[in-house]
Amino acid sequence: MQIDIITVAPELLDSPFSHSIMKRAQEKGLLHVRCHNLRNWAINKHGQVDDYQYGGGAGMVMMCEPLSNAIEHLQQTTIYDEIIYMTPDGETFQQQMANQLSMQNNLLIICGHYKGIDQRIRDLYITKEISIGDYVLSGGELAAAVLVDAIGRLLPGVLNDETSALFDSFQDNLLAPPVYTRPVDFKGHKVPEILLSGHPVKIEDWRSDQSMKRTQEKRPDILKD
Ligand code: 6GU
Repeated sequence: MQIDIITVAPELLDSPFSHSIMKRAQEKGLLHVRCHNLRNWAINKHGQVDDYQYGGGAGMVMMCEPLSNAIEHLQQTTIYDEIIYMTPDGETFQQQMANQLSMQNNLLIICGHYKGIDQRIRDLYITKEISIGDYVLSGGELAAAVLVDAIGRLLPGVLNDETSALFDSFQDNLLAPPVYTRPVDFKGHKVPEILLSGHPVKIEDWRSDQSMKRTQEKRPDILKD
């Protein structure tokens, strides 16, 4: 999968994709993330990409020309399945959307800043508007990093144990069960006996039971029936 990201702050996106699973996904050639500095398409040599909003009001708006030129430049070499705008007024990102997006080949992500981007860019180019939750970030970059991480780890071959994403929290509308590692006794708190029993069927039963209990306690809203 190829993911292109248009941003005014590419430095913000250096680290998130340079470690751990995202790094391995790229090294294995399963994921290609390319960040493009919107200032390369600035309207003047001062690097201007934003301007005051018509009608007055505080805050700058990202201008049409730089975004339009950047998008059309990238479209010359790539056909995008979705052109995504990261914005707090978009559809809330959930695991199901991550699953769907992970089945695409090429994504283009636009990170907004300031008051956002000119509405005409949204009308003309954007096919999907995504928010990562009901709070406001100072720019779309961190949200884009969240999106790419959630999608990237789902690509076939990225996770070591291919089955493990299947048992993530939210994949079946259940939270993941508690997990334990050594030591068996930590300050008097013991690992549940069943996990030491070596009885795979009983352990699976215990885990699904714990998933159900945990979901009922912490997130009754996601329990379907
Ligand atoms: Cl996608 N962008 C910004 N700026 N703030 C957000 C967001 C996105 N999602 C939640 N808050």
